[in-house]
Amino acid sequence: MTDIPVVVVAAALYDSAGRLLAARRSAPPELAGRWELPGGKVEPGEPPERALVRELREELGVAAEPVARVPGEWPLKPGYVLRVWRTRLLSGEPEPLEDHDALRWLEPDEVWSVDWLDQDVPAVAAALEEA
Ligand code: DCM
Repeated sequence: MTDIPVVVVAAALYDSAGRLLAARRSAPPELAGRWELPGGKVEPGEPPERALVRELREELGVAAEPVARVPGEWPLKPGYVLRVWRTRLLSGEPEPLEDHDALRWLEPDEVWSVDWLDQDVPAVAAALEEA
């Protein structure tokens, strides 16, 4: 297996009060209803941090700034890997514009109260360790 995996970038997006954003997927059917760190695929030749900023603008309508990469990389479906950045909200109030049907700002003691996608669980745990 020599194929280079597609990188999916996602944000551990925090507001000024230190709450973490969770987004509920509306598609595809096997993932719908589960919660994730918002993000998406890096396009060929695109720097990953730029892809993250683009995805957050497209999906949530906000301006955000990646602050630090969360160490680690998590396998998704075959050929895809997930990387996460701690990200600061710069402006805008997130809205579920694309791919999501609900958003929640989670207080630190609420982080495990949503049904995260299986593959996002270790990524969320790693993001919290870095907090
Ligand atoms: N994905 C994931 N966890 C995330 C973001 C995305 O498991 N936090 C997965 C879902 C899709 C793929 O990555 O299989 C591409 O995401 P999208 O459809 O949002 O571009």
